[in-house]
Amino acid sequence: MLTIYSDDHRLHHGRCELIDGELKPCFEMPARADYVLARVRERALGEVHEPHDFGRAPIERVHALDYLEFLEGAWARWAQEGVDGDLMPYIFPTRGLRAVRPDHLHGQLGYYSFDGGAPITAGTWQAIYSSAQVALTGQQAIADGAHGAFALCRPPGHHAAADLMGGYCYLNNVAIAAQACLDQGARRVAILDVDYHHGNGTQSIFYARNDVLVTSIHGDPRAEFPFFLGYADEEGEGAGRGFNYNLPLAAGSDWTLYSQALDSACQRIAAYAPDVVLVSLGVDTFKEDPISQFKLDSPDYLRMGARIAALGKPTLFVMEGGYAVEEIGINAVNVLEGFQGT
Ligand code: 6XA
Ligand code: ZN
Repeated sequence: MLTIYSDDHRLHHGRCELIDGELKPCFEMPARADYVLARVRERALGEVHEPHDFGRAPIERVHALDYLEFLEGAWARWAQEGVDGDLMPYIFPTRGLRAVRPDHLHGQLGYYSFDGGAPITAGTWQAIYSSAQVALTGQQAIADGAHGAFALCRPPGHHAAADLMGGYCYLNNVAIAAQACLDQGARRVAILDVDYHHGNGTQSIFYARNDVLVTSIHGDPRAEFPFFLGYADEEGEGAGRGFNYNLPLAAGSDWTLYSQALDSACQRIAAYAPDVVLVSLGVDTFKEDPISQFKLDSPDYLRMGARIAALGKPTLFVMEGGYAVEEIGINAVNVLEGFQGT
């Protein structure tokens, strides 16, 4: 299976995030992608290609122009203030405030963020732009006839909405790839999000649409980030009613429970008869993930890949979360090998 990878991910390296009342080194770090790439090579999964540059147009099909302009220019504005730390929001237009777009950098930062977990650094724009190109290049491989491809995206994307960043995400790589599939002639695209966290951004982007089925298995938002989306009663709206399928699971869920939810998601996808399946591949469902509460073990990821393969559809895997860095490569590549039946 072809892997798409860009070294540009390294340009994004946030210094810290707020956890348990302390600023700690970011869990979402460059080493994550390094471990995955090393495992791809160790297992001789297939060729590793650099992404093509498809430009901004396919990104603009998903994200608002003002949001993109903000993301691209934010660091330069911050640097002008002579400050050296990561750019992080500290106020948001929540209930009782107005969702206006102020002029000040920090007002705009809060306007375009839903949490404080997506720091902007000097290289963030280049890294997120390249990560989206990685997803688009994977999508191109599928459109050109590959049965499976792996977009080794970093930073991840599934929390990013059309004009909101958060949860380590800025551009929604899987949504950009899904839209590109449609723009190139696919009629139905199914997204299967197996990351431990609900992909609130992906859900919101396609919530009112029936050309993209969004299915997600994740930690129950009553007890888990992102808390404010991802409940089972969110089924889509308008033309999209019935095309969003959430499967929240309790903390402590293991493969026995997980595989039932996966079966259910796969059955829904099969009934939809998509032209292509895009998998938001987070492996923070692993039992030793430092910020998550599921109990999957490394061999379970082979089974996950085999279940996805049983759909019999061209499938693009798009990297999302996973923070047990030494195992992230083993687990992610197990899904891909399980898919291939190798
Ligand atoms: C809170 C946790 C962010 C979760 C990010 C993630 N800062 N999403 O892995 O899939
Ligand atoms: Zn996650």
